[in-house]
Amino acid sequence: MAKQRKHIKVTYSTLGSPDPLLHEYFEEDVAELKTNLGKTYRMYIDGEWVDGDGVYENRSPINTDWLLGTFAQAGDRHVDQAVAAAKAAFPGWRDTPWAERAELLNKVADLISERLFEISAAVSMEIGKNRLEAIGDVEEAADLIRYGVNAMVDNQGFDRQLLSETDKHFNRSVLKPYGVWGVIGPFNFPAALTGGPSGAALVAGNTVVLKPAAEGSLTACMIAQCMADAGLPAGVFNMVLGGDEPGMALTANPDLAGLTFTGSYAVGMSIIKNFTTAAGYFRPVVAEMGGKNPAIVTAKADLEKAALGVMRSAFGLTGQKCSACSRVYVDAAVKDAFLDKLVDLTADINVGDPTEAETYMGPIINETAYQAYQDYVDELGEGELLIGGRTLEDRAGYFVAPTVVTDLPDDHRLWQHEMFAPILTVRAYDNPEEAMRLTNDVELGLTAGLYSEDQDEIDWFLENTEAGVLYVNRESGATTGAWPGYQSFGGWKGSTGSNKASGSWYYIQQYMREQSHTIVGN
Ligand code: UN1
Repeated sequence: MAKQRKHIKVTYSTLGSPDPLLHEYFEEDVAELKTNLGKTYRMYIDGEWVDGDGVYENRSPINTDWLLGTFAQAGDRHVDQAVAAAKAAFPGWRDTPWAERAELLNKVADLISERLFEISAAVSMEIGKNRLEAIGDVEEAADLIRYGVNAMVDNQGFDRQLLSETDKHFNRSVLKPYGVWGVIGPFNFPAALTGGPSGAALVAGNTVVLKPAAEGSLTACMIAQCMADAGLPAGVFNMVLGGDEPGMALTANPDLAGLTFTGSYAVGMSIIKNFTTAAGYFRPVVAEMGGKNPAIVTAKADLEKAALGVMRSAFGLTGQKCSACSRVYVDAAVKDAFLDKLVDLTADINVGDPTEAETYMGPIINETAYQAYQDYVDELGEGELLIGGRTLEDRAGYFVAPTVVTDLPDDHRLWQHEMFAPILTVRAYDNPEEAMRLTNDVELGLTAGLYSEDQDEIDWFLENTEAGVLYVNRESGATTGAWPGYQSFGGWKGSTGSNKASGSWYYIQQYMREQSHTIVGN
């Protein structure tokens, strides 16, 4: 039953000083989820909730004694069933007027907003995301869907008249959906990056099979429930659950017409290489891959702002955003002053249970990431460790300390490798050319930040940086925190498969193919 609550509109910027009721609602829903732990969750195929081949368990990274749920494990046959259901549902959905599709997807978005706190409690407990970021993730899912809907409405379904040779000719260009669209989601934005791309694919007229990250299964089930409750016809949206295997089965299915993948560079590149050509003709992949995002701090920076923005970006979500800041290049003249401030702010970070209001940094996602953090710290011994570099052994979950390292050799592999951990490497530079060369000397190019109060330096940064999302003097996050409609979010180079950003003008068109109609009358 819907709870009687005041509607609170959330974006990353309103989260800076949130309505006090937001805390009350979130706490109520965390308490409720804690009394409902360990339930069984099923997959959603052809309008039914179905069992799989066995089950898997999800435990909270905050406290591994908390069994969040037991989930149906998809075998290959379930993936095939989901694709077959989506294929059968496609003609009906494609032929549903776009305005009706838009209305249904708006309903999905509204249900997500209505269940904001319930879903964000799940995000926080299963991913370890702090309270405000968990709420942001869920509302971002709703806003990404709304953004796609509005794009269809603003463009009147992308049906446009072209020039006519004579008054007997009627010529037009129309964008049409592809067919069955796969969506493979990451663990770190289990709401936004499952709901957002699914919503875009659906409103464009495709049918969808979603395979969320196993770690984000509970959140994905709640998003799927919103799709079901909004009244999408059976087979239009389907969700299969499990780890890499169902994901691989999905990408190998010949009936898939297109795919959205969000995840690592290595997996993304292999999907791009295989999926796009396996059918014998080009199939589209919307891929959002990793980041190795730099911030440049010049001698003309406001160092308070720079330290705060870098700290928030490097350690928000425990460094596990593809948008996280993981490298800083600071003018040698202000290096010590900047690092003093940064280390002080890092020392003040509250690491703990992310459902608590005062916590900034929750745990890292799982045992593998916990181990990887320790391995990275060992490797970083070649530099100087300024703070962090240790696991917090006394906790019941996977807690690690935010870490800042300086003076790492330039050829160290961790200047290039995306760690997905709360580890920041900082290097001094002597001249702007050196800073820009280092900034661009990676195969990834998602986000980047600059701190400088000088307009010429700002212009230089905007002109020369090879990344898709640039921020200047942002206190709330040097390289993180894009919101649909406010920032386009998409990478360059190895961070993308398409160079078209989400939450912006050119995104939804990727889910459609163009057809030209020339009709000659009498
Ligand atoms: C990601 O980490 O995969 O700009 C995406 C941001 C978020 C998106 C991050 N809106 O930080």
